[in-house]
Amino acid sequence: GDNVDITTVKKLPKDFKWGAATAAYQVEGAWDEGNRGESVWDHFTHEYPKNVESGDRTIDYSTNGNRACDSYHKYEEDVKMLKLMNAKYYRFSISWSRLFHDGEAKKEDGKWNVNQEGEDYYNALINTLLDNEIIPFVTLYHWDLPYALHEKYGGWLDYHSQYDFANYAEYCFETFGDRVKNWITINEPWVNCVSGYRLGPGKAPYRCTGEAPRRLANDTTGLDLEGGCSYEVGPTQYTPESEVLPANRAPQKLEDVWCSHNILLGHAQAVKVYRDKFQKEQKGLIGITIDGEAQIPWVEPGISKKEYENNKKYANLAAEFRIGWYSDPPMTGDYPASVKERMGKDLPEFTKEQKELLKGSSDFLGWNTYTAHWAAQVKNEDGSYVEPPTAEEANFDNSKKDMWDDNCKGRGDGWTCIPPTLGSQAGSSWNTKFAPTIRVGLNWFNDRYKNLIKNGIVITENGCAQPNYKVARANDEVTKKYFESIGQPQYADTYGEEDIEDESNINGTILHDKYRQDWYDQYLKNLRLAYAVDGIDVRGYMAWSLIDNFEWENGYETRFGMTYIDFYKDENLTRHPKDSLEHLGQWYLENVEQN
Ligand code: GBH
Repeated sequence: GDNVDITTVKKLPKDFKWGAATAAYQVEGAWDEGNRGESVWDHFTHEYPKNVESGDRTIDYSTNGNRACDSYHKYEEDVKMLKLMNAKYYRFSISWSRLFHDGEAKKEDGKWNVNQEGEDYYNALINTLLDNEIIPFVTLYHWDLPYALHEKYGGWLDYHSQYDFANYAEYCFETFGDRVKNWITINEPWVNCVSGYRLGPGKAPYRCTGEAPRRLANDTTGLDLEGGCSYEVGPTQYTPESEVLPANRAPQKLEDVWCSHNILLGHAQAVKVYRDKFQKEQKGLIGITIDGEAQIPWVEPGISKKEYENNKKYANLAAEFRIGWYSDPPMTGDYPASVKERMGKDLPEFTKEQKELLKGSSDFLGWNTYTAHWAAQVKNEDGSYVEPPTAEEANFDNSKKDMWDDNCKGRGDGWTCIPPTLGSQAGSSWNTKFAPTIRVGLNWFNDRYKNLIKNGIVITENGCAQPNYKVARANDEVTKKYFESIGQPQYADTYGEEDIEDESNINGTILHDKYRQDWYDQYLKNLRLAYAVDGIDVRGYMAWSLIDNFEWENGYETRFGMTYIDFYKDENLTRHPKDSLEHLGQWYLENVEQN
């Protein structure tokens, strides 16, 4: 349990990387200024505005990142907010198409074909941060693929993407690497690929995997790329006239699988460039950031030891499928054995050279953590277990596969087949507060990779959208029992009538974000315990997010920020600090060694 008096365990070390995070498309705006090229997010939000939630569709920037927080012009205001939380680091991302209009970075006669305004902007941001004693932590790719590369070869669906990404990365190392010593290659490959190429209009390019097997154009890979679907048409099951989202997600499609494969290789190629040409001199660190919910073995009152043990086994399989798929390659050089088994011939193989390139390619492991899922083996109605299909069966016996996939949230996400989220409901459908996830996950990585993680784990995102107490869902009974069973009843959020009646809990949530402060307290306590009690090498924490911003398909109404912006009525986009900002500033002073 964690009923430890936190003040009695050791503090986080002085050099702990403490800060907050944002991403280019979510905050920069200025989408067509300074000769910036379009990213897939510009293109697809413009083409399909109804895919994005909006509080006011009469405002044309309400469904895209055209203006967002206008951090392109107002970054100095953002830096002021960072100071309020005592941030030592700022995690932001670079917009690839702001620098390279068509995505292709080339150096000729010692000169890059870069868009100078873009370079000037990032130089100004980096220098302003350093002037304020804030260290830049830079993500090279946070989902905003240059649209030209999508047009040209289907973006991440194509093998060539890894080289275009590495060329762009090389430019960034060469240009900014004298001052940037912390690099993240890719943010959340799972979300980019699964939500962008499989689940329909969630993330750009809004692919929802049509039916026709195809071979990619210009395929020089020699690998068997059949089984994916065409990218030319954008969404295949969605038309702008209809607001209906695709109801039937086809069970097993491969675009997301190939996107994942290529994006992991892109990560490895960029790291190779850094190590071959820059790292020795610049002395920075480079790694990947993955996402993924810790998988908690399902418990219910009176559960037998045997069944609980079985659920533990399945929780680990679920974690390998959901997280290990992405974290194993950069650590061990290959996909987990259980993923290979489950996917069979649908999973591409890394060549020997690629495995070598991938192995150990992340100096540190970046992990974005928010929520946890229950996991258990699927059961029939009579209580007997359903065996997962073998790879053979998954390929040839559709009925078995479909049945499994139906049970598994309709998307065959491995093994987690119980209503997935646990914890109280925050302000976004999937965003539930289950603070032990951070400690469980850190331990899972530590057990799995031990000394393969050379420079520790960095929590590169964690946070919540503040719920309105009227809609916040308290912990359900099972979750409450779970917290009791692990001796941590204090995590069981309860919302009573008084919360709902108290107007200040409803209207006051804008700046007085009590739920969020509580969220950070709970998660950070688990982080410190993981460090001090479990001995996990956790080196940093970046809160998501510094400011309210364009929350992708959820638009501007879902607010993850510690800074409030009135996006529709305030032309100046004034930054209003919420209570959580200074609350975290205080947390830093009390929990991290000073001086
Ligand atoms: C981060 O990802 C992003 O990096 C950031 O840009 C974004 O603004 C922030 O979160 C807040 O959304 O449907 O139950 O299978 C979030 C991580 C992981 C959240 C996958 C949604 C789907 C869970 N995401 N998750 S589920």
